[in-house]
Amino acid sequence: MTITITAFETSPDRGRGQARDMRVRWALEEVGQPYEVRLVSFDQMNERPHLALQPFGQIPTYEDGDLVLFESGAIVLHIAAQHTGLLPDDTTARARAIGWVFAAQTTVEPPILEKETAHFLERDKNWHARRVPLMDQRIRTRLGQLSNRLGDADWLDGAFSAGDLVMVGVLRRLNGSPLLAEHPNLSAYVARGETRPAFKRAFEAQLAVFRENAPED
Ligand code: GTB
Repeated sequence: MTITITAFETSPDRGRGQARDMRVRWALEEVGQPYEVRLVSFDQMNERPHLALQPFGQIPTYEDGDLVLFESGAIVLHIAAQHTGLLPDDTTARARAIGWVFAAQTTVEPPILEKETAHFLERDKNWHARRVPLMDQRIRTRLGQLSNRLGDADWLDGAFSAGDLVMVGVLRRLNGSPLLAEHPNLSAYVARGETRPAFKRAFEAQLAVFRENAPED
């Protein structure tokens, strides 16, 4: 059975691999699982066939035979549960690694997302500039806490896991931001993730889509 995921036909990030299909692609590459990609336009994402897979009109989705999944974290965890390499065998270590997936998506990502959303949707408002330092501070708080926990370790809890994959995916949204650079151990952590061969394959695959479909400048 072929696994099929969905991704943006034309990603607004211009090939930087910021959309969440990257996390799914990366997980599939880590476990050596081939997959196909169905590209969807913004219009298609809100049409019936896609909404039947993803009720919120978003990417990514994951199809494998009768199984249809949405939510990138759930997809990564499903892949990790089915193959070796992304979750420890030991039950307690496995539970902690799963905990880091949730921490990445529900504790660290929201303030980052809040700032991005404000930039895209509210930057013309007269109060936007005054909100930026508040949003930066919320991100700083989480990064400081994460940096303290990571310390000088390579990964969050022993060997590389799905928790690191999703956390690096979240922190990559800050690539180029001084907020990330304030924590050299977090910058190095992201770089360590991006150096993994599986990450590179996933990144190249999504970049190829951008190169093929990029609108003419
Ligand atoms: N909780 C869901 C999950 O984890 O799967 C969230 C999925 C989601 O946010 N999908 C986004 C989407 O489909 C793409 S990844 N958005 C369209 C919509 O909601 O209408 C988020 C994203 C998009 C673009 C950039 N970028 O251009 O830098 C970065 C991240």
